[in-house]
Amino acid sequence: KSSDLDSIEKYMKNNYVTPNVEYTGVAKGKNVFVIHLESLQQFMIDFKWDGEEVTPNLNKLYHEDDTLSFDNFFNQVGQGKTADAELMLENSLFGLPEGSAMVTDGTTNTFQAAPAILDQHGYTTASFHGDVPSFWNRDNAYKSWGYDYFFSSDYYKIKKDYEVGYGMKDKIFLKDSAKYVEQLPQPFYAKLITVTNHYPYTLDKKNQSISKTDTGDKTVDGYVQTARYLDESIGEFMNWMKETGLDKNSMVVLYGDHYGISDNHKKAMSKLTGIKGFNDFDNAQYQRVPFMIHMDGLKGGINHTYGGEIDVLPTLLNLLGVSDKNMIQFGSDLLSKDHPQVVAFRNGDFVTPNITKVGSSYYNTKTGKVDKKIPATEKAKLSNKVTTELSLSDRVINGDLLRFHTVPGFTKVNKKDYSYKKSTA
Ligand code: GP9
Ligand code: MN
Repeated sequence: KSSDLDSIEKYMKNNYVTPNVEYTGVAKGKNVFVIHLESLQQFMIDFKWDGEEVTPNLNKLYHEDDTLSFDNFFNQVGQGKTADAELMLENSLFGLPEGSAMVTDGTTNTFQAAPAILDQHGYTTASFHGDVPSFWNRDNAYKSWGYDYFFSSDYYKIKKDYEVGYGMKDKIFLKDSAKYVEQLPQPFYAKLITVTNHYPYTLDKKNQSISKTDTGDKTVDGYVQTARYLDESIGEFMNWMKETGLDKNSMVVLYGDHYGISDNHKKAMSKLTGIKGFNDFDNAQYQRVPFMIHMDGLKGGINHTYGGEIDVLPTLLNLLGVSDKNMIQFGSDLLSKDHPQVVAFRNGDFVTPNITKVGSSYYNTKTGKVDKKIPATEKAKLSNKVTTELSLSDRVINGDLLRFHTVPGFTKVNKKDYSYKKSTA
């Protein structure tokens, strides 16, 4: 065991956040769907274009009484984009400062990831994605994370017209995934990764059901069309859940993985949002992405807690009644009253309910104005927390430290037990 791990274990112990007991185990034994909403930003929720809601199905879910919706939930990805989001959501570890940890360390490192944890609590685990299995090294990283199944594009009948951009069109993908989902022994943990709402936001004519925006920025104006298409695919999926009765014994978690419109498009964002002179502060605020947890009978509502992707695993484990007490996780339960509302970005910037740091500037989160009156000690305290956690997380990944870390009741994943090759029999 390394001394490096000792200091990290100590940090975990000293900073452990007790989850909200009111929610402990409310989803125990339920199936879990994790639906990855590609490039979907929070501002699309309730957004109107041409007199219409762009995402009516997601809006409906967002406002339902049995959906826990978050409106201050941020993506925290770095260069690994989708891969960083997946890594954070299922491991509560940050992506690396450069590259994608799923690619560089996904094959060789030891992990204590959501699929492995839930597998050991009787769950069948599967990931679904309509792109080639090697993208982001998923076919290897998923073994390290303990996924029983990985349904990649190998498992779908791809016909002419089925694909756009990085893979299958979402409606076809979700529809064709359903037949596999229906065969999974319950309870299951199923992650479905959509992809049509991906840069450069192109979509065939017959699937366009709302007009493009008119900012004049070509890479931005198709965004509402692919976002609408993604939304319709989710609407169809929720209908399928009702038809099968799966809505009665499942929890559905939806999240946007990262921004769709990068900070190279501030002019267009200014036009879309009506914010004059859309600046770096605004860009930081627009890193908000949807995060919703929907389940029959869940005590829901719109929750204003500040948090991000790093916090998902602890939040879900608590709902599922699985203790994370001895795990190395850099996030914490979003529903806990003690949840520290400091959202770290991968470059060391951060957002709290009061302060937003971008580069060397500190803004008042509420007014958007640079705030010169924030005490230096306060800035240092927050910056320190953020950089400490990012660098400790990097040490876990770079040093493969989880290979030394034991969690009572958790058995190490043996990658050799897994194969995602489609049998030809
Ligand atoms: C492709 C996909 C895209 O398989 O998940 O990843 P991104 O470009 O968003 O990181
Ligand atoms: Mn992505």
